[in-house]
Amino acid sequence: MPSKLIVVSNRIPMGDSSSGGLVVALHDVLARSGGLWVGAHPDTGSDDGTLELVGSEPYRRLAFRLSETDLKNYYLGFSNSVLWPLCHRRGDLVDHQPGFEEAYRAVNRRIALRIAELADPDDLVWVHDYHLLPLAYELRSLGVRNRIGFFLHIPFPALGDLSMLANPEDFAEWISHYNLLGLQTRGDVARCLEMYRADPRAEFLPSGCVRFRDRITSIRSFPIGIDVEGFRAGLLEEEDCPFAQEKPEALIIGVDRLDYTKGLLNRFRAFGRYLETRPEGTRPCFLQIAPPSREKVQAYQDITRELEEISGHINGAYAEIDWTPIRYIHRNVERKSLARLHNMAQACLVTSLADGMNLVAKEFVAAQDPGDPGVLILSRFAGAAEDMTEALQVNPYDVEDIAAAIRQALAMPKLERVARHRACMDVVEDTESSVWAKTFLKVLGKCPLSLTEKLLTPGKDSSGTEEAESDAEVHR
Ligand code: ADQ
Repeated sequence: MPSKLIVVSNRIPMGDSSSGGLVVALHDVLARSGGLWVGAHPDTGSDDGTLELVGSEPYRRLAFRLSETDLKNYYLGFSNSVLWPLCHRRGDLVDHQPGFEEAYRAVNRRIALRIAELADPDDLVWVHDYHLLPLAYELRSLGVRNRIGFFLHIPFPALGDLSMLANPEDFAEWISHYNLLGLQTRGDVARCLEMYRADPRAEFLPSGCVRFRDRITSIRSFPIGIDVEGFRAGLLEEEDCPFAQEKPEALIIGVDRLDYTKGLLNRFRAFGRYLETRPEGTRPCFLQIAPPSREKVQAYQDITRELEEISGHINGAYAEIDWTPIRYIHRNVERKSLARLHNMAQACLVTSLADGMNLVAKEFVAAQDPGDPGVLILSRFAGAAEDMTEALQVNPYDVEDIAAAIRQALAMPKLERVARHRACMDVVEDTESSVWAKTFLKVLGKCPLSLTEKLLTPGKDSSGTEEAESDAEVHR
């Protein structure tokens, strides 16, 4: 029987129109292989041990239910109040509460039980993101020997920050049960290797793979991208100008989930600073779209309030009857409208304090007219900055630096804008989401199995180890 792909993520796509690059990228391969996507149902409920079929073909989507307590302790708790701030260098926001880690482990164990029942021996299992780090560990303990890959969408934590976990040594252990660890950037790979270098249980193979106890993990960067054509299609669909009555003379755009990692406070302050020093008589508009996210977590409530205060303060100081300098939209916007808005903007502000990649940066570039493009202002701490070196890179902690970049972007000659955009667009095209998914799966498909077989099959001799080691060298 040909192998199928099993994708596991915390959220399951429900087939609505808001599909991002990940869903689009995996659509074809899931449909072709008769694969399935397993994830949490958006509605909480009691877990009866079964998986519910959600959405419609061409591939199966199977959902498990999280209880209200799971949501609190596993999702909002360990995942988003411990791992998320820790990986984004916000140790000050890490909130250890009794029961968080136990719930995280228990939910992963329950999901592993479902996957173990579904997986045929040759299937590839692809696990996504920090909610599910211990999933392979749990699958291995159930005897699952399949190739299992993991992609971390957020930054790999710095070695020092891992000490904020109650059991920091678990992190390296969890990862070692994956055959392939995919990270966003070369910087993330370097941080991951630094963790293993400091761990006496780990050994570096000549291939560059890491042997941890009896297992070998290949660690590589796979910079994620967007579905370029799908996103650009939004430009053709909508005819009306989103600014029905009043089109701003210079539009600067920001689009983010409302999250403290996105550097929104300094972005607003920087726009305020730019207004103070702008050329006389100009009336630029900064449009920030920031739908709410994780509203039950205190740190998210705090940033929401602070942002409202700053935007109110700046508008209070500068607005005129027919000019609102900051338009702050605290809700979702349809993807096709997003493409149009990006296309109309002269500049886009991405000022993340830390970010795995940042797809908004790539969406802005993709939506531009190559003959007269806008300018991307990009935090040097976003993963996207590693390759998009021709964006105007800024230090998001430095308000003056961001304000100066706004000034430079709005005054930039067309020739320079075209050249910078071309270079950024090359990166967007090279990392297109379908290529990203295919590359990851191709590498995963070649990862050695022999070590896990040796570990799980009683009586198997040690020759499997050497075979795996030499196989591992093939894909570095
Ligand atoms: P996010 O932190 O969610 O993703 P990002 O990469 O910017 O950050 O992706 C957000 C997506 O949501 C984009 O496609 C964007 O267009 C969309 N979006 C944001 N605001 C929206 C709005 N108001 N209305 C509609 N759509 C909106 C995590 C990591 C990132 C990593 C991605 C993918 O934190 O670093 O790039 O995963 O791996």
